Amino acid sequence: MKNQLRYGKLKYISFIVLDLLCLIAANIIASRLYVEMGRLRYSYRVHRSIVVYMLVIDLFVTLAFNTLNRVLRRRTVKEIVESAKHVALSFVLLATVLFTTKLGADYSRVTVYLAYLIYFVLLVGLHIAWKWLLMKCLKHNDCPTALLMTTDKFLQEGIDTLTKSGVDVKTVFLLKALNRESVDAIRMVQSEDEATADICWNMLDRVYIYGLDHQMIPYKLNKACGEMGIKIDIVDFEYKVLELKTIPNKDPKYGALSFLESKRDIPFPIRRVYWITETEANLHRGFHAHKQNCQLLFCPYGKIDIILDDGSSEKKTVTLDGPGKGLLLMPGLWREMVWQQSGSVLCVLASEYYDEAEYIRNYDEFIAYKTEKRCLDEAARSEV
Ligand code: T46
Repeated sequence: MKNQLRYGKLKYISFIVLDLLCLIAANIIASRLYVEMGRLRYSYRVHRSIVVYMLVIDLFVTLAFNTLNRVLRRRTVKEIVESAKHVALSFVLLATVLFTTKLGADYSRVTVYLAYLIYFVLLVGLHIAWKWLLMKCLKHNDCPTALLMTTDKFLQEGIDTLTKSGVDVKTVFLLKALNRESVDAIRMVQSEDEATADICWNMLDRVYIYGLDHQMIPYKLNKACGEMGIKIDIVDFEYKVLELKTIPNKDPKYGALSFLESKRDIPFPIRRVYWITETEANLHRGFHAHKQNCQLLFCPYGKIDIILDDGSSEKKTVTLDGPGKGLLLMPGLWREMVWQQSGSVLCVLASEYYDEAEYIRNYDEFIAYKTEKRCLDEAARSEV
């Protein structure tokens, strides 16, 4: 509820007010109907104290049970289910109050049953209508609005990439955020709950994940987006040359120290480390691609060319020639390593444990795999 209020204060309050108005209207209609049913002795005046109880209980249910959770982005079936829960809870609480006080003697049960029934119908109908109106009136953007989830390292690049492709990044969800409140006037959220509330109440269209291992999509956010019908898109770069932090010593006889940290400098948790040594110049290795494994390659000593092939565009070569340079490789790239200098050392940090089944070692299979993946991605994009 705190998040709802923080990210969509007025919209959230408007639903609370709407609910209370619906409840008053439902009671007026119910008491009129009761009179028309021939029970002329009954009047709204008698019913008034019950209505006050109903309003207080309704407010309590809304706040205590969070029944307006993500109301703005609930689909119709979910709306019906949640409204039914809200009305049922309110009814049970009212019944408990009436049972335990002498008020129970003065009220007409039929009016209360009728009022809650009418309230339920009004609640569903008006929630749907109010949502539609809010969406129509408050959404002025021509380009899609988005929440970007990334790490510190890829933040600016992620924003630039999305902006260039016509997406308006409204919010950033930074993993391992450094307690920043905003980036270039873009809102910043720091937890899955805040991210979900922001997407809902600020009516964002999409979620983009940039530069993160696919398996790091947070479970709760993923589930909430599914329920709100919001697509999570992974914006992939296939490879990236990184500058690794290196601390040189003033006195060269003490050498230099380089380091990197999992999830901060590279977007995946490290599950495996391996290195290739005792090499001759002009050694060729590799000739495979990975289906899941993300890697960081670096050459702390010597010089090694890494030739990359995505199966459709021109091959690219990245030369690793010192401790301060790393090559981040996402899955789905065919690679060949060529040792330019004997004794060069290749070190690899990997996101997965060793599993021969996730290697593609045949080039034709690789091309077929990439073609199929491209088709699936395009189909998924056109579904939205
Ligand atoms: C990569 C490049 C840069 C294991 O048993 N466990 C391991 O963790 C690894 C990496 C390899 N192996 C076995 C599998 C083969 O029987 O070691 C043997 C040599 O492996 P491979 O021919 O795959 O080596 P490279 O140099 O072609 O490739 C290696 C990595 O396998 C690969 O992931 O990206 O380095």
